[in-house]
Amino acid sequence: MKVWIPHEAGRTLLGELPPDVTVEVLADASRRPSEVAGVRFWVPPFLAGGDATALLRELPDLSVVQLLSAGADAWVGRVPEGVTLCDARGVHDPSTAEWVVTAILSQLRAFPALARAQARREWAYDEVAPTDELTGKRVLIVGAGSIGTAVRDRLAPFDVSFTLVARTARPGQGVHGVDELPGLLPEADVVVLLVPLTEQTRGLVDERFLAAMRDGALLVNAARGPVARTEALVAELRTGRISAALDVTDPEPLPADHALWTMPNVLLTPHVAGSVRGFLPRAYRLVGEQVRRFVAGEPLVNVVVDGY
Ligand code: OXD
Repeated sequence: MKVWIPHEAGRTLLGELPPDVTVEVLADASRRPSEVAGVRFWVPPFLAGGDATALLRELPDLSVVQLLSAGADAWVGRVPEGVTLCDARGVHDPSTAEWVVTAILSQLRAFPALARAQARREWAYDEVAPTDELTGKRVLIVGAGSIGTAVRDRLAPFDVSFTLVARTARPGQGVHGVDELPGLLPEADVVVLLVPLTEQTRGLVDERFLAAMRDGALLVNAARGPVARTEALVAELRTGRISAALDVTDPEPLPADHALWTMPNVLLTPHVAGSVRGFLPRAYRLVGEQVRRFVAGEPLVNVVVDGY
């Protein structure tokens, strides 16, 4: 059987595969490495969606699509019947959690303003000091999956308190339900979005959500841009009442003339939370394990859509 992967480096990172598996590299859908027949297992490029999903219909023998992303939103509903869709849950936990911690500390300690002052060669002490601090803050993590838990574990030594929110409450584990957000938001100094993009979470951060946040609170989005309504976010940020750290936006990439670029209370990064050097080794370790499971007829992990 054939396995298509998007990186040449992946070949050596997959580990040993059964002898009847042929690995080929498809980095660009317009340059097929061989005939489409026989491709049973496809790993699309990281964060591909949209046009890349068109290839799904051209692979007659496809059984598994293994994503390299934690989010599967661009693929759910597009995978043909009989094809299993798996995400890369776990692969991005350390990197995304690090980005969240970095973004929170950067905003609270005014690093973006200080970096701007450095570029102007200005000793901006009076402009920023005293800054805010993370110690003692109440952090609300919306999305209690593996990345949410990784964020909590990394923030714990900073002497903060946590509230975790999931789709449904898990009282035994101290996890609140999303329906409790109106009561939880006014209590949080930092609100971290880590939910998958689904029909339930699209537009979750709307005017009411933002209005419920306390004065001076920080909103951190490491989920997906459309989880927040951009117009409502821009309007609330314009008041200066809250600030934001955004790795994702809607639209993405953000057009050069978009209001979010120049807001002094916004830290923007171009969807890089998961893009670190450890990504490929972690990702292909998962892919290799999945291929071995598939060939052995064992159940796959991280199944989002079960094709069986
Ligand atoms: C992901 C991401 O979904 O990095 O993995 O956005």
